[in-house]
Amino acid sequence: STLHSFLQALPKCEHHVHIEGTLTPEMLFSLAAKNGIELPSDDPAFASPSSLRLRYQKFTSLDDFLRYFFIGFEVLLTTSDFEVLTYEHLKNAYSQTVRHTEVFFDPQVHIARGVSYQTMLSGMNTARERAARDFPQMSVAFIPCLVRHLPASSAHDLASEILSHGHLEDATLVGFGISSTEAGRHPSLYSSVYATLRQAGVENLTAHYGEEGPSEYVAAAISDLGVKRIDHGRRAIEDPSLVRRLVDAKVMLTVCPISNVVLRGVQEIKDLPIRQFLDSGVRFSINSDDPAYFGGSLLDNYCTIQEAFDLSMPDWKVIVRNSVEGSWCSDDRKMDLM
Ligand code: ES4
Ligand code: ZN
Repeated sequence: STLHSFLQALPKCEHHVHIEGTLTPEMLFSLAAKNGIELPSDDPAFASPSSLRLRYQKFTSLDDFLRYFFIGFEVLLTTSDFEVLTYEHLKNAYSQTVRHTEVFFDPQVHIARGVSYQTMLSGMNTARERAARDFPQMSVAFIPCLVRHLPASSAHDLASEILSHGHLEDATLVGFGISSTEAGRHPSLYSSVYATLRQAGVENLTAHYGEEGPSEYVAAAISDLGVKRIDHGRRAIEDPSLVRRLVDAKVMLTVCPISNVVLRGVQEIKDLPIRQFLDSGVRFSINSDDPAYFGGSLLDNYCTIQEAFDLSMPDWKVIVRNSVEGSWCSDDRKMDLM
């Protein structure tokens, strides 16, 4: 349709895609074979890439997905593995007219299984340099993400390690986030890690909240962690005073529509508060989260929003402007993107 062509051609900014979430079942199997990694033999889903893909269509919750997501990490061992994974993602993003992308990665989890921070970062940076040559219209940044299923002390250790690696001097690392399991992980558990990051001068802070957890977690992430963005943030709509606060503080939500349906946060796309966010002036961007697991590209996420909400051209202008303004790039780059 014409809207599909319009959305395909629309210059897009993505702020919420996990590099490990771009690992397809086919890549997972071929890297496991190359690296001699045994996949779980007690789970019939790991019989073949196609049976794994079928299992991905039956996630029952965030935690059910995360079990598979972290198994996928185990096949990534070398700098080259991270380079190939990242380059494939950037090529794919470019083919969808992505002009700026900020990519999450979970160093804590890779370090815990013996893969160094340098290994993953040098692979990702090589991919970024190749992409800069091959796709010069697209800017690429990375955001390390802490994880909530490991102890808070482990998050602290990682933050210190990253700061000691010169996070602040590396222009490609543009912020800091936290993700993984949400239930029972109140933001206050991480206030000292975030305070350490802020004191070290890291200004661009975000956190996954309001995906499964209550609006109170979103409010606490702003108060206790000092975040400028919320990843997901869907359930913020349940608290009108929080909605006003998001508008006043210009906090951007990085909404992931297909992810929310596949992980059963909502029954269907129409249940997302997109119209309410637009009407009340809450800034948001549209994102793919873990496209290889949820079966939808970034463009699919844009199209499904259009189909569910029948947005107007002025609506799309607002979405595009907010997603450029909410990007963590230079003001000069934002001017180029507008
Ligand atoms: C994630 Cl959908 C989602 N939620 C929380 N953490 C994550 N990590 C990767 N995808
Ligand atoms: Zn996410």
